[in-house]
Amino acid sequence: MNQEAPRAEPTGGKMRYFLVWSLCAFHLIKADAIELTDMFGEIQSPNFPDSYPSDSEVNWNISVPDGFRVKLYFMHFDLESSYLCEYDYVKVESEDQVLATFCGREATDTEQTPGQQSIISPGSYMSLMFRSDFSNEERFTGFDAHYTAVDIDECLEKSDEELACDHHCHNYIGGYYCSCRFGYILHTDNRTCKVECSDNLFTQRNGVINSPDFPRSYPKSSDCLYRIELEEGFFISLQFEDNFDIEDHPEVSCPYDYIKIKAGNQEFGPFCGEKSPGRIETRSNSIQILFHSDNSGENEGWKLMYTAVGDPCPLVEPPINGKIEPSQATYTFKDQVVISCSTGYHILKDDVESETFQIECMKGGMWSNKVPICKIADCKTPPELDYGLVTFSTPHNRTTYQSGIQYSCQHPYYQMVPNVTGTYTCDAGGVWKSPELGTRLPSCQAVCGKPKFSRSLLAHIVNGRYAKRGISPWIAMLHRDGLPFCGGSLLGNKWIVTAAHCLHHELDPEEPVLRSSDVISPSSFTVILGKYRTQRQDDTEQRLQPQSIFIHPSYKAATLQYDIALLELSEAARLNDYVMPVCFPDGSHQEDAMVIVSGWGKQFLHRLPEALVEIEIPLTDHAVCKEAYAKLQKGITEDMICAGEKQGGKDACSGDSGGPMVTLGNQTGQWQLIGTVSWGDGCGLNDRYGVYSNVLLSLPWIKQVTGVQY
Ligand code: 4AZ
Repeated sequence: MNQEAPRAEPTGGKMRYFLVWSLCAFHLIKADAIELTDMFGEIQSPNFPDSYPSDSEVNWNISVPDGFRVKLYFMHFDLESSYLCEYDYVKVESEDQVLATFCGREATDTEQTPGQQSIISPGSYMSLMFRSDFSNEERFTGFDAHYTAVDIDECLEKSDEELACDHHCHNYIGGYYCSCRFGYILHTDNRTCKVECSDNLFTQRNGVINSPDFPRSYPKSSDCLYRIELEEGFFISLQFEDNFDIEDHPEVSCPYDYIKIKAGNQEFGPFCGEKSPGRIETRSNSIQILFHSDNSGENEGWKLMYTAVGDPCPLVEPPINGKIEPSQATYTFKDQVVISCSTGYHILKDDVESETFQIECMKGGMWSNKVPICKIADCKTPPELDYGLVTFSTPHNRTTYQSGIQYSCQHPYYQMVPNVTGTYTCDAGGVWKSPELGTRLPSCQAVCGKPKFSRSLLAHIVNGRYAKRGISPWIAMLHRDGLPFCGGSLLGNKWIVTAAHCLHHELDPEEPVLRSSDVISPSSFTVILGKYRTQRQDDTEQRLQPQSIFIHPSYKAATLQYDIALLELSEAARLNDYVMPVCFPDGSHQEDAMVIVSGWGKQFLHRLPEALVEIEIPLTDHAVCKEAYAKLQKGITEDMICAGEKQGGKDACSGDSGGPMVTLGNQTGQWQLIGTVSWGDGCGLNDRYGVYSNVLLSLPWIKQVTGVQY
């Protein structure tokens, strides 16, 4: 059929059949459409491949599952051609739009044939309508088409300029799903990615908070809550950065995304757009920052710094002689200052002393405590030195920091041991310190063996002469019942060294072993120092009571080995020109040295002398002495020293026992105790020698018992 023909007679032949067509059409429209729900199928015009009947209408509804589209392809198409496909046609529609209307055999300006092209439905539904008018004179064969369900790749398709998924899109046959980048979670819309950001608590005094991923686009569909909770007394200030970008709307105030700040019963915001809120003083210690984003938009977000300030406290003045750290122009809540004192001073607070003191600026602008005072270190009254003296080198006997003192000993009877200056200064810690001894104190020890009165004035002693007063100031008289019974020597200021045999009763000659019950009582006799006259009182004498008796542990009463003992006096002697101790032997004397022996012992004819007598005799060679006494079957042991002249004459005698045998140390110039009078065969006999206990041998024991050191 010629295309022009129907237009030349638009109504003629067509009108003739109109009623029939319309009746038929009425009948056909009423007919149900053919429902096709398979994933593919074939659709043919009635009677295909024979010519289709006239006046027919057939409808097909193709439905495929969601996520699929219908793709239609015509294998064959042969319909009557007419202007704008008025007569016979195939119309392809989706739910609400005509996708195509085809007719004819070939496409022209006004009619379309499907040709090679496929038609794809926008959704999962497509309908097809075939219409033929009242004539098919040229026996057009109609059409043969196939449809298939084809998958939609939602990930590649955009609608409303929005991607199917916020982050990652995954297509599968018949559908798609979305997933989110690490740190994000899929919103319930299954499309946008939100973040979990409702649990942010800040408790530090300052910090930085920003929208998630700032300055990259913040997540969609998120509600972020940031809480800043500080101690009461702080006020939080917020400072938003200028770089601020939250989705906004030109007319409505922040309808999509916004940031809001709640501070107590105040609320700041909502803020959105590109203008930074700048600085916000919340005047609260606990605030909430809410940030809401909807499911669309790409904006950078926001960033803020928060700081906390509190009420200022009044300025504090450092105490006199003290300082405050850190030193600031202002102090606010929670600021702490440490108060410390200059060297030599320390904090005094509530009667308690310390090196530092801390105070804190509290809520309401009050300091936790008053500034304490700095008190100067005080070394207090220096300890006293026995036989010594303290003199203050600073006025008013000051004992505070940097004061000085000077120790000295009672000169010339005591000297400082060790030999130091005795200068002490009060240090910053309140302690007296010397450059030589630190905090240790020196002691004042008695000066030994240095009598004020010199022996050289005496020509020399022949046969024993009265000694000069004060020439032997260490000699002690052991006195009982108005009579002297032994001698002794002063060591230090409260010890007497004497002979052991002076201090016990006579022993049983059958069994001469000393028991403690044999030792005489210390209260049964007296020690007299500063003594000169034998039986008359001296102005210089000091009567002292012995307190304890110590017999040498190796003493043998039968042989008089280690015939040496110590007496402890109940009180110290007062040292003066007539009372002073003798020195210990230093072992430097020569074997034949001259020694001086003194005592109130018997004279010839068994008379007591008027006053103290002394003799000067040489030490005897040990072997000579030993031999002299061997004849008498008396042992001279190592602990004994002998002295006297071969021809006799000058000798100690009864009553001299325990008394001193001294010699002048040629190195020291001090008198030292070599021996104590012990025994002998008679007195002053020819080829007999006086026997003395060797003090050098007992020295370790003496030092240990007495503790005396010079
Ligand atoms: C005595 O009986 C005594 N000639 C002391 C010394 C001497 C003799 C006897 C030495 O205490």
